[in-house]
Amino acid sequence: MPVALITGITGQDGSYLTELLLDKGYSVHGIVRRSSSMNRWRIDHLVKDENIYGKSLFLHYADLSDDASLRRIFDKVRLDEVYHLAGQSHVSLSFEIPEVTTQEIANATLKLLEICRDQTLPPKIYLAASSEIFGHAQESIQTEETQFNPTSPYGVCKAFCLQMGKVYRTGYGMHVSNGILYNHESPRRGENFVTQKIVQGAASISQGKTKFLELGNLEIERDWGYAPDYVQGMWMMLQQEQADDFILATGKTHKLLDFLKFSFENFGLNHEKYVRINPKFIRPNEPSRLCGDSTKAYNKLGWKTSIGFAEIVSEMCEAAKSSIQI
Ligand code: NDP
Ligand code: GDR
Repeated sequence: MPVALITGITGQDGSYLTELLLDKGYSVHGIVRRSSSMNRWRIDHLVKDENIYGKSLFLHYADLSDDASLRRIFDKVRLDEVYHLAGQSHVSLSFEIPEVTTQEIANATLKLLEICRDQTLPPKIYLAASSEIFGHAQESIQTEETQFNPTSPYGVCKAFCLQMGKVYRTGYGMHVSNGILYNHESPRRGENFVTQKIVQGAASISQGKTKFLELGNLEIERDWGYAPDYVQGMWMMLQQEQADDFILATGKTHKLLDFLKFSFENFGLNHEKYVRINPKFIRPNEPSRLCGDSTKAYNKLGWKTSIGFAEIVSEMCEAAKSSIQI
């Protein structure tokens, strides 16, 4: 039974990855941190399953800022694979809290790499890089060779991690792979990311609970994919003999305005009546058109996407409708 550690197990990607690894027969260890209210809803169904929790799924209290708590897990458990997903993941917030962002993304990743390096048999490592490393991209469709040009503290930190991952791979021969992932969404997306904010906003307006939704720049474009496909790609990367860096993306972009129209229509609403622009949601520095070329992942990993933009929006809207009914 392979043994994996997931940092960020309570997040969108961590929860899908846990399900995937459990299905594949892994023993999965996850890091959870203390908070004043429980926020483990994405993995609750697994934790409540007595055939899973304590048998093939184990949670450990730890924090990226607490070295001893992280090292203790490595002392207790012989890990084959580490998926490092935890950290401050909100680009806009990284302008408000750049120091925390740097500690949680850059410093914590370095710390984890060092802990892994100290192991007699270092585990294979997945690092969660991001399309934000390209920022004001030099090429309209980015590949693994495109130069970094991040436009946010978040993007700068992710570029640091990717490069540091390469240093540990080439310098120490460690199996460290960087996934350069473009936006990926699902019904488990956090509510302060724009897709979920729109879907939840439309659901709330359709119920008469709120009157309008405030957003920032509707002209931006993103390469939006489906989160369960992307965690499959993370696993595929760690099954390769050679560690490497891979872009996971759909290769197609859509305007935020299209996402908005389509979601509101799904609730029988005309978005023009309900959406207001609030400058507070406009970012100081937006990346240019981020669109990824995942040919390398397709050729080397056999990775491809399973559903497209319209299906992702529909699935998120349907999930919001059923949660309202409950
Ligand atoms: P989420 O924001 O949904 O989840 C983040 C996770 O990190 C949560 O489990 C959170 O725990 C945990 N975390 C944050 N800070 C700490 C800390 N100090 N100590 C321990 N745990 C912490 O992110 P996603 O699942 O969407 O993304 C996973 C990773 O992939 C992130 O690193 C993100 O930056 C990156 N990424 C995501 C993309 C996307 O489109 N989703 C695209 C490209 C990269 P808690 O629940 O307690 O807050
Ligand atoms: P992003 O996702 O910054 O790309 O980071 P987000 O959904 O937050 O923003 C996407 C785009 O929508 C515009 N936007 C708004 N965004 C938010 N959050 N709220 C609004 O009201 C709003 N109005 C317009 C933004 O300006 C932006 O252009 C996500 C995260 O998952 C990162 O962790 C990951 O690295 C990248 O995707 C790839």
